[in-house]
Amino acid sequence: GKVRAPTHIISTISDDRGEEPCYGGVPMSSIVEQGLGVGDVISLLWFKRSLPRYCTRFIEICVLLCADHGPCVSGAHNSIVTARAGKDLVSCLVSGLLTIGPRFGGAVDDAARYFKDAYDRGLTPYEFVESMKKKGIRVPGIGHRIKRGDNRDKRVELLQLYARDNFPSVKYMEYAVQVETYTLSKANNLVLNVDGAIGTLFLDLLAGSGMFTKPEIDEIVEIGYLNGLFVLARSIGLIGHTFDQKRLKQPLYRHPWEDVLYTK
Ligand code: Q5B
Repeated sequence: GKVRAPTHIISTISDDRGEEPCYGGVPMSSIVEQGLGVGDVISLLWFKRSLPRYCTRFIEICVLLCADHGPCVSGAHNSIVTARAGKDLVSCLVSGLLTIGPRFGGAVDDAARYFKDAYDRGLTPYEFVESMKKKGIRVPGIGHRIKRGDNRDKRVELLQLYARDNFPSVKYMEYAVQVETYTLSKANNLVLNVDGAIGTLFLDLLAGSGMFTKPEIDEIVEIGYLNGLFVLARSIGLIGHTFDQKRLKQPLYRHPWEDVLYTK
């Protein structure tokens, strides 16, 4: 019989061989005709399934709300400095993206991991936070440089409002709110931040939508899909900051001496 030569690549998310490309088996014409959006495309290419509208809308809200947070955050700052050094768009974008990590924007996956583990094990907020402290690990998704108990992050409020109105269950989010109540009793900067809100709400989406089996949820959390939402969203802002600097013809950036403590 025919023997298939072994392939060097396996791909399961898209196919460009036919008359038109397909995302997760859905032809592009169907995506356009049905009026689907970026949330649907993310569902097909990342999660390999069509998710209900309330889920794809949630994904889109995450992208809208994380697209930018001003010029002073780590990522935008790097992109701005790189643009002012005369570099090309891709260099400016990646120099900003490379700052995304456990402190800045890249705490979504770890927030999902640690909050899921704590909730599923039935830890009280006190037990969870104090056990993290004993291990010397900051609670991912908690804390912000400028947001405070009396100056909450509007993005977190908007995400929570949407989920309360649309999700069948928000048990992980409610747990995160209880954790925040405890951390705020320790220090005023220890708010639930946007990474923590997205991480815990995505757990609710995965667990409550009925679209994922338990092993699939565990795999998504273990692999770490969710920082991808911040990376994707913030790319929009980083590209914007790059164009802004180039449009403004800003000169090479040099940090002022007065702002450096030269010491031995
Ligand atoms: N402490 C975010 O710290 C930040 C604690 C904590 C226990 C915590 C910090 C942190 C976890 C990572 C995380 C996402 C580095 C943040 C984002 C996107 C953004 C950004 C933007 C955007 C801020 C003061 C005292 C110390 C610490 C204690 C702090 N966090 N304890 N668990 N999680 N969070 N990142 O202000 O006793 O004095 O030693 O690592 O979730 O990135 O807008 O800027 O859209 O762009 O530098 O929103 O919270 O505070 O380091 O001076 O700490 O609080 O141990 O205690 P800060 P520090 P002590 S959202």
